[in-house]
Amino acid sequence: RKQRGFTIWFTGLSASGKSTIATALEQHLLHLGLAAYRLDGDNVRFGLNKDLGFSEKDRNENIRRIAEVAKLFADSSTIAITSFISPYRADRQTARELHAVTPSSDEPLAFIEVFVDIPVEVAEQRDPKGLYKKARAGEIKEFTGISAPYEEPENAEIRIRSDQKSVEEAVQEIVDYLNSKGLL
Ligand code: GGZ
Repeated sequence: RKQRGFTIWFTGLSASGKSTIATALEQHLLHLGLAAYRLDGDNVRFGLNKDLGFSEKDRNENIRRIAEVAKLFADSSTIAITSFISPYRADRQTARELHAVTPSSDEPLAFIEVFVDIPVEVAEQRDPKGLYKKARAGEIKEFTGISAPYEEPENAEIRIRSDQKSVEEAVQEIVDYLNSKGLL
């Protein structure tokens, strides 16, 4: 059977650990011999989406484009792994619905939402890049969790409390889920 692609959509606050888990998951899948490709701020916000900032409108457009690109990867039999805050529920829902219709098949592409859940206080304490501090000082406007909203997922396929689990445990939980759905 030809491998079908799908999308693993991470969502969570800055410093929640989503990129760390996404990177480890990508490595795990590559070691299994599967085609996986990670989309994150480093390869999207500095290229395809370099015209976008962090207003609500720009984030809507950021997520819309990322969802379209993830879908193309998935449609080409790759496992697309996206790692963006994606703070708006409606945008994540649109991304999900996009995967339901593909030109190349009648079957929808699977879309797995992974909520990397962490109390904002913990994220702010971690603050690896000093961004929360800048947000508190008003040097960064509309910072998610401080001065811009994060709408928590209500029905994510997977929820990970990243402050209570190791990266390896988080990856294993996702892999177990994918196996249980016959996706790997
Ligand atoms: C949130 C911001 C902001 C504002 C810059 N709000 O920890 P990081 O640095 O590496 O992750 C954050 C990243 C968020 O970009 P996304 O494309 O994931 O956001 S969204 O899905 O909402 O479009 C942070 C940095 O960019 N950053 N300004 N105001 N995060």
